[in-house]
Parts: sequence; structure tokens; C-alpha cells
Amino acid sequence: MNKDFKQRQEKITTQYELLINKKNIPIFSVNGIYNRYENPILTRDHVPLNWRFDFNEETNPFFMERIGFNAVFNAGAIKIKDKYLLVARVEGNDRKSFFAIAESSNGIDNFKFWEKPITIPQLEKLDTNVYDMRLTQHDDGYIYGVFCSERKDSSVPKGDTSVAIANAGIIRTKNLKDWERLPDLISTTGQQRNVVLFPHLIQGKYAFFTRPQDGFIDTGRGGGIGFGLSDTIENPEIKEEKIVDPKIYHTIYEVKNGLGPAPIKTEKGWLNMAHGVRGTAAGLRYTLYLYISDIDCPWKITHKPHGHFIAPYKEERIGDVSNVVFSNGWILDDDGKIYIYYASSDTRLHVATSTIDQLLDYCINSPQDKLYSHLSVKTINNLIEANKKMKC
Ligand code: M1P
Repeated sequence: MNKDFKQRQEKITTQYELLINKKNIPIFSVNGIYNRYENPILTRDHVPLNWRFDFNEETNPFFMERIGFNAVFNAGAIKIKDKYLLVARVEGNDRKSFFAIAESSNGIDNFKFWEKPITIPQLEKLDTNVYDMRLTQHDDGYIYGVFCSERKDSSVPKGDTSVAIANAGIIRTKNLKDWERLPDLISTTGQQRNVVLFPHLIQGKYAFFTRPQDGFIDTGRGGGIGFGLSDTIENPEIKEEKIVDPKIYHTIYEVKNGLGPAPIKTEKGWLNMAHGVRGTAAGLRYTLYLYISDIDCPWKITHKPHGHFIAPYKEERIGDVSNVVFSNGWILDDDGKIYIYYASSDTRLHVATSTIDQLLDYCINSPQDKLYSHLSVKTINNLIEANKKMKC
């Protein structure tokens, strides 16, 4: 056996084993709302070696990587039989994203990919790219995966090779292994990304949070996070969308927003996590925020704390698309602990933990955004005055 081949294979395998078995440690939380952890839970280096290297010395004498991966991020999440499962967005060096399941027994470290990525069944119109799957365990017995299906816009002039159309693709399964493809969601409001299915029927129908948009990047008149109902899931169609959470001037969701994971039903209403996007001189900044909406009328927001809940921090700020945090997966355990899976800068995936009690307290008791600087100062002064009384 070629010495270099053997040495490289051994070194790379040892490093890989160390990485995927590394323990993760919570970082003390000053804000007391959630805990970050020391290490990202999935990166491109976690992609299994047999997806990347040809282990045959005759065909790969230099033990070179044959298939390169660029990033692992934006993951849907679900817990089944005590296993924390993530359907991660894996992006190859060829810029194509696909989905792959990674599993851990504690939700914070030792995530390992299943044997092979998910093969998404194709419709007549093929998906050029797929990403950001939201998982929903529905009362009808299926686990649904709603994701963005991206295709070239064939209506633009021939030389324009960058204009795309985004739609909500839908697949379902009972075992996360055999997936059935349903038709893409039809809506009357243009393109769709960040579409999320509720776990229960609402008014006897399949209910979705949507994000109507005029163009592929620009939401334009789309207006914000929408809500709509479909009579069936086999032929999903939303005929009317209400805007639930509009984009607003000089907020963290001034440019656009979009729902994250499937909402969690709580005794105070639906707990929702979304991303908000604002413009800066350095480009777009994506942060995460929470709000509660009414159980029977989920399009009515009842509590919404001011500003962001999680924003890019330290090394999270840097990556392929810098200054971004994005989340499309969380898991609520029976004991009330919540695992929030968020990605930083379209490059790597992290976990933060909290509890349902902490997040409801945060949503209900944090001040709202009053939309003007002088009103923010008033809110701060109210707290200072209240704290003065505590000292007496
Ligand atoms: O690059 C940041 C994010 O951009 C898109 O989100 P939105 O549709 O709200 O702009 C998505 O492509 C997402 O995957 C990505 O993380």
C-alpha cells in the first residue's frame, strides 16, 4: 500500500472521529433567556468521509477528496423514539443543496449522519435546488417536510441565467426513510419561501404560515409573514392569505421576514420563531425573533417582544453569507426543555437551549417595539424608576 495513501487515510479518519464525538458545553447565559453552546453541532467537516473520499487506493492513490462540501446549515428538527433528528441543508461545492438526516441521543452533540442523503422524488418540473425543510408531525399521522424548491425562471431573456422562482415543495413520510412527494403549494400571491405547516387542522383545514414574495430575493408587495388554509394536502392550494406579521420601517424586519420552524402549541397560544431581515451598509442582517399568536386565530399576534432574540455573535457573524442567523428547526422535550437549532452565516449549525417557561415569560414580559427612539428611552426609564423603588 502507498505510504502517503495510508497515512492520509489514518490521519483524516482520526480527526473525523474526534470531531464527531466532541462534547458540547453550554456557555453561561447573561440574558438568561437561552444558552448557547461552545461548538457548532454540524459543519461541512461532519459530512461522512465515505461521501467525500474514494477509499480505493487504485482509483485514488493520493487519497484526495473527490466530492467536496461547502456548508451544513438550516435544519428541520424532530424527536422520534428518544433520538434528536435533524434534516440538515447540506451544500456541495457545486452549490447544490440537498437534505441529509443527522442523529444525536442528547440533542447537543455527537450528531452523526445517516448512511445516505435523502432522495427527493421529482415532479414533472424538476427542482434545480432544494433547501430549508420545516418538519411537522401532523395529527393526520404523517410527518411533513415543507421546503423551498428553486427553479430557473424560464420567462426571462435567454442570456439571463440568474433569475429563479421559489415555490413550496411538500413531501411526507411515516418513517423518515420513504418519502412521498405531493404537488407544490399553489398560492395566488407570487413566489413562496419559508412556508410552514401547522401540526393541527385549523377550521378543519391544513394551515400554513407563508411568505409571499414578488421576486426571488425581494418580497416587494409580499408584505410579511402570511397565513392561509388549504382544503386538502394532496392538492395544496391557498386561495386567500392574510398578512400576520408585516415588515415595518426601521425594525429588525424592515426588509423582509419569514417563519422559522413549525409553531409550538402552548397554554398561552402558538409560540412562533421567525427571522427578520434589515439592510445595513454591509448588506442584509438576519436575526431571529419570537412572538405568540392566538390558538384559534393564529393570524392574531398576542405578544411580541421588541427586537431580536438571537443575533449573529462573535464567529457566527462570518461565513458564506455573513451576518446571518436562520432557524427552521426546534424540538420541545416532555420536560419543557427546548432545543433551538440555528445556523450562522449560511455556513454551520448550532444549538441553543431554553425552556418553554423561559420563552413564554420572555414573550409575555419583555417590552414591545414602540417604533420610535424616544419611546424606547421611555421604556428604559420606566425600568430604571421601577428598580429604584426596589432599593428602598
Ligand atoms: O442567506 C440568508 C437566507 O436567505 C433566504 O431567506 P429569505 O428567503 O428570508 O431571504 C434563504 O435562502 C435561507 O436559506 C438563507 O439562510
